[in-house]
Amino acid sequence: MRIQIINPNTSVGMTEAMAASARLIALPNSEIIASTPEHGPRSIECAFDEVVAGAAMLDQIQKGKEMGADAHIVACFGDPALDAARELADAPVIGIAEAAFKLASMVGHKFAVVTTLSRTVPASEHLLHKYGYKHLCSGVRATDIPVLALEHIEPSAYNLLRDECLAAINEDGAEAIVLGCAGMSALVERLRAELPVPIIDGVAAAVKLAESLHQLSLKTAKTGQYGAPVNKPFIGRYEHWNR
Ligand code: 2AL
Repeated sequence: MRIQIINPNTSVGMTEAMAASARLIALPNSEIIASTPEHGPRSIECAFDEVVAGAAMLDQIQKGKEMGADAHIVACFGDPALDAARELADAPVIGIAEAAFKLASMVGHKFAVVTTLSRTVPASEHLLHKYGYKHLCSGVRATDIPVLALEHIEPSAYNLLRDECLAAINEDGAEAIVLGCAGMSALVERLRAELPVPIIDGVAAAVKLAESLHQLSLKTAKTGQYGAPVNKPFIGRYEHWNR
């Protein structure tokens, strides 16, 4: 199968790193296509970034569709424009936060989310509520490590991340840890070796869910909420969506 993994921010280094993580975990006959939007923020750390990045990400969903993707992964922890992507796609579209919460809820009673900036905590809490996992989350903890600092992480920042995971386990009773940024996917093995609970990387979780959905012939339902976008004129920079 062909899995399109979209990094909704415009840091190509981050796209390559997440594609490498995806290829490590994918089945031998799963082809990983990595996509980066042509315009938008270098990292996604607030609602403004999410909306701007989300619109550019939809162009990549369209490209993935034209390349024959059997599944699309939205690889940013805010799951930006996930519902819109499902309207556009016929294949399954998986958000990494949604994928990570699903798997975390199966391996422990309560899981923690350990994320980047403090200001992204409400966004994660909103997603936990939206997807119905709030009661299974021991808390969302921030490290205040900027997304772009994860690419070549300093030892002090790594220690901060590990210590925040430990605090979630020891102080909040977390029985599993969800890594709250796609940029943390390369750190999962290192954290696993140092921490006593399951560590869930949303990128790997999404790849495995994509393979499962494909093997089960499950696609996005087009009869209701995720029906194709309504035909109408679009003007200006969005003219290409005219139908
Ligand atoms: C993210 C992420 O996964 N990619 C990005 O640019 N920002 N998440 C986050 N919590 O900051």
